[in-house]
Amino acid sequence: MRVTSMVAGLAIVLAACGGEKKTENQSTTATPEQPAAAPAAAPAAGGGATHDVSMVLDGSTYKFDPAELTIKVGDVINFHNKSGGPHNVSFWADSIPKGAADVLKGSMPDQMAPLEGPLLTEQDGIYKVSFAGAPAGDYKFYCLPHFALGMHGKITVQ
Ligand SMILES: [Cu+2]
Repeated sequence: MRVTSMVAGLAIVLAACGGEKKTENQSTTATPEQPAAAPAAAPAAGGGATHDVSMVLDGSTYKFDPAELTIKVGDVINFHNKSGGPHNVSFWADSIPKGAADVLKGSMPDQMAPLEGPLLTEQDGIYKVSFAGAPAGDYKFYCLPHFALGMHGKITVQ
């Protein structure tokens, strides 16, 4: 009599433990899956490719990395503030193709002045520039705070 009731009690405890473990496992596997899936999906609205350009302080050198890249019309460039900021992206009005200024005016968010992107002060901040409808040719650009230190680059749109 005593033995059977003890066994029964043990079985209930084991069942309760098993049940609790299951729900714990479910919640711990569900939580990391959700944020992992979110940043992966970031395709350009126009269907173009997305390129990354880092803005870095490498030793004592401020630079865009890569400093030169070739893209296609409709592509997007994400400028990343990796280190040494604040940085920005400014295009030279006289060193971009004809008609490009009008396109960039619409595709550069929060311009401080025409063709002059905002200062990225936030570590790992991203400034996104779309080249949808951009005329083919060379686009020369620089970082306003580090222009004198040689921080500039060139995008070739094909
Ligand atoms: Cu800079």
